[in-house]
Amino acid sequence: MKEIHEVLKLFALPSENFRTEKINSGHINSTYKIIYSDGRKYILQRINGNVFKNPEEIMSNIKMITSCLKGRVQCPEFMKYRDKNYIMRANEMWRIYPYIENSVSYVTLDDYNQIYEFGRVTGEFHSLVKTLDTEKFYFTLENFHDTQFILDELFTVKNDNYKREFEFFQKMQAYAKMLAEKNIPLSVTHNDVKCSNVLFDRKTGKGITLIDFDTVMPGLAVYDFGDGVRSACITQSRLDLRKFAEYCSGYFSCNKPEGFENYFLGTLCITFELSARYFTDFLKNGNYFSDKTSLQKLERCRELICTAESIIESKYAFISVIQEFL
Ligand code: GN1
Ligand code: MG
Repeated sequence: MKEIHEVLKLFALPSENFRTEKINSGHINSTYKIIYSDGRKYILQRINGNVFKNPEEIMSNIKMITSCLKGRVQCPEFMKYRDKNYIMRANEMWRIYPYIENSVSYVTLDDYNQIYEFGRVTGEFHSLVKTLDTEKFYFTLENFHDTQFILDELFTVKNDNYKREFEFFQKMQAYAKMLAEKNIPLSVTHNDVKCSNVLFDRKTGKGITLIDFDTVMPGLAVYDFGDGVRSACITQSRLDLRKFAEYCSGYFSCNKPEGFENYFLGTLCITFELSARYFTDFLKNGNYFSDKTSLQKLERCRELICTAESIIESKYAFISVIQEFL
């Protein structure tokens, strides 16, 4: 792609003798691995301006996060262009960082040790960023994890062909309300904790860091916790308690549990919230999850409904797993 050559030049990198691999695990942005023939590797990204309207604010949040993590965990360090850590070009934002050697990420995790490491890295992230001042961070996506808002948006669409789904989301409002009534204080959170956003050391199998800081902003730590559960502790769309125990054992090796029910509500709400987002995108024929076909969006919505239902069924087992880490 001609664009890639031009962007590399702007970052003072050679614009020849490289090959490009497209990394397809993200749903919103475009990510490329740039591999030079001399062995140097970089991760280049183009940010989707339809979703992220203020890329400068994202990069400001990222700067604060990476300077907090620097020296404590190995994480992406964006290269400079003039005094910025990104380039704006034809209304699109590009950024690049040196590839973290020997690192690997997986779309799904099946190995218990990897699930433990995923929990640990997520817990470590929360414990390291705890002291950051939420006031200094931008809310880069409005109402991003405002579950009730997302449900309300869904209910503006009417479609009698999906009665079961609509009934499910109606019922879920009670849980969104319960969580809101807990008045959990905001902290700096990642907001997209999922398997493919954790790097592992290829040789030792240890978790290195969370990546993808685009959605770092003030939020609820229990949503991050639960997003990881939703992503890694599932077998055939249902909560897998054995995997969940591994994840918790990693996560709570870095944090003390607070408010058992909050973790349950956070996990449930983030799960049906994502389901509602896929459903709305499907019903409106939108292009938010632009890498998915209409049918895939509906299928993903239904899988997540199944996961949410199994989380509800497992409520007491879920809480008793967490209680063991007190
Ligand atoms: C999206 O683009 P990506 O893969 O980093 C989404 C997350 C979802 C995730 C589901 C900005 O993340 O909220 O949890 O897909 N990000 C945005 O896999 O909507
Ligand atoms: Mg993301």
